[in-house]
Amino acid sequence: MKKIMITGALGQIGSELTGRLREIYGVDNVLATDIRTNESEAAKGGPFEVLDVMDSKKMADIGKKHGADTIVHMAALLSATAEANPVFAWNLNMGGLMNALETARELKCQFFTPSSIGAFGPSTPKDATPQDTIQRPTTMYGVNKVAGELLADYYHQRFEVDTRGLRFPGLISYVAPPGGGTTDYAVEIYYEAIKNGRYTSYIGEGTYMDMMYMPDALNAIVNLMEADASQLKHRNAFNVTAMSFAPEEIAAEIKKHIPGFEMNYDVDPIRQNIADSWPNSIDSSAAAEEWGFKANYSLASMTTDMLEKLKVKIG
Ligand code: AKB
Repeated sequence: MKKIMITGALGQIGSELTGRLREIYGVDNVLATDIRTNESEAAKGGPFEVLDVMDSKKMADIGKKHGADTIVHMAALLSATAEANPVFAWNLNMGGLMNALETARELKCQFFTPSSIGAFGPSTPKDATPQDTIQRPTTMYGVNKVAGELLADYYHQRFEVDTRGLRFPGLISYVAPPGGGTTDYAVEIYYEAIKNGRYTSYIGEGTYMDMMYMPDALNAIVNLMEADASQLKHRNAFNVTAMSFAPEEIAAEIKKHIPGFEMNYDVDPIRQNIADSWPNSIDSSAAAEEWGFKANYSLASMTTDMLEKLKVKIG
């Protein structure tokens, strides 16, 4: 049985991943950590420690105490926040990752951390973006993600740490809200549709980005971590996606359920610039070939589920 330590466990992915890993591996085998604490299931439903990922000693001490053999490093600033605070973003995203990789090396842990479609830039092919291609991002977040992919490769080659990772698209979920991302509009729109019947999008019409529903993202993490290492050629940066849409397409899908739903636009130049520098849609065939990646939710089935679940939560 794995003994897992998660950083950033109260974030958008961590909040749900913690529960999923506890279901699979047992509550006591999954230690959640985060810089803050709250009343959520991730914090209260099993072992939890307050941890600032910049504190390398505490990270290693907690990992040892828990007997960790797996580290899932989720703590990071997302793209828009990183763009507003580039120095802090570099320090936290790279410093936290370095500390987590060092802990994994010292404790001989398997290691997972997410990369992102943000690891691509304007000179990357925009459609069906290949697994191996040009990566010259123009955002601090993108610079962090490319450096992180390389660092995780390095720890595998140099120290034989079993590092693995996914390039996530925008992730959509009704459980914990994202914070500071460029793709967050695709989550906010569902909340606003239910609360007010309208949404003002900060991303402009015709802007395509990859997206995925959280259950598919959680399956992808678990399946990659469980995959036979001998089948993996890429390890740290698998393109994964479920769908690609523009704001007007998600709005049209919501209208099928809420006919009076109204969409307006008030484009935020900073986040629009970030979105414009990212691919329209990426190719996830390497993930499918090497470890059987498959997404189950489409825009239509995700929208039905999101609206159903959110009506119960906030409706
Ligand atoms: C963001 O928008 O910053 C993230 C991402 C795509 O990595 N959701």
